[in-house]
Amino acid sequence: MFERRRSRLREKIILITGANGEVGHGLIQQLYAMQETSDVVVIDLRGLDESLRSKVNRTIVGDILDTELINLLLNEYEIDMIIHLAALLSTHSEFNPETAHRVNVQGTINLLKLAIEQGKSRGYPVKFLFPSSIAVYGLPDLATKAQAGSINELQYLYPVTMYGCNKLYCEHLGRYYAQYYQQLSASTSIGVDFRCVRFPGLISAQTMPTGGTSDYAPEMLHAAVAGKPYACFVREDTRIPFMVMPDAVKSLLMLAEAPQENLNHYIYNVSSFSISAQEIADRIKAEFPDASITFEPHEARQSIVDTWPEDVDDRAARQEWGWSPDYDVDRSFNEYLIPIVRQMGKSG
Ligand code: AKB
Repeated sequence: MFERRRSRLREKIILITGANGEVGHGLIQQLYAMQETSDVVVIDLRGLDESLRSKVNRTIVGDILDTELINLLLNEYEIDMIIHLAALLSTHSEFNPETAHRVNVQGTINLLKLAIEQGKSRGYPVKFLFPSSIAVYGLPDLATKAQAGSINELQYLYPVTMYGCNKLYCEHLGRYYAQYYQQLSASTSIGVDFRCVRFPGLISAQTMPTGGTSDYAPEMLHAAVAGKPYACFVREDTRIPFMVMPDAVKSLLMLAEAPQENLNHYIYNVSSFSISAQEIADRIKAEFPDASITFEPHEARQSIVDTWPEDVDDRAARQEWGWSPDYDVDRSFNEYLIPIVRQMGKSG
């Protein structure tokens, strides 16, 4: 007469959005290497590269703006942590600012709301890892940039790109959802355990970024390996901070692991090395003497990079969760970028 109730235990997962991007690739490989792959569910509009599919539990081809999909995730899984990587980068965003705003901001709100609802059903907050960017900064001119040197999290927050504005606003949204969400309602909200790193330009030996303005560094390198001439779209003296992908992934995972009681901030700069476009070209030419690298600055993209700082001060990350990069500039080129791109050049 009475039907036996089916067990409705939901699977515990880590959810990664925008997983088929550069950071997603590095992160999935690292999580897999750490034997934590079985509980990774990924979403990306383009699906996931074949080579990575066996390293995750499930690949969802979908859009973070699709609220039905978000509801499905809410009902189907117990989400331990959300690593929200999906975003349109700075150059792409300038071509379609309103689309960028929808993806970068509304997409983030959808995921924050998912985290809130999950937190409610579990009784404690979901970890929400958010990669922000040096694009949140906006130094007014080159003299100020040179004089400012390494800047902290609270300085020069006047972004000049839609992407930078979106990232800065989403940092604030994260803080709001963590601390003030529905602050006037009778019941207190569980909130979200929001944790954010501000990345410098990222360089991967294995993948190429799409649509960023710091892309000249990886483009220069990958062109040299492919034996193609490269016209760099910024001036020789353009200097911003960069980081190689293993360190970017390391920083996200370290921040995810940090005990909450050690964290006094929501947003942390992470830094590795600061380098000019000429210095990148010199390092590449030292390894690939036939590489043809010229400098043909694109006025608008140049003026974006000119507003980004020469370096960032990451003392808070170092003090509160023990951040330090594994790769300084020499190690980045000599032990990561050059050997791997050479190897890929041979096999590709
Ligand atoms: C971009 O160039 O848009 C990104 C960034 C600096 O966040 N790489």
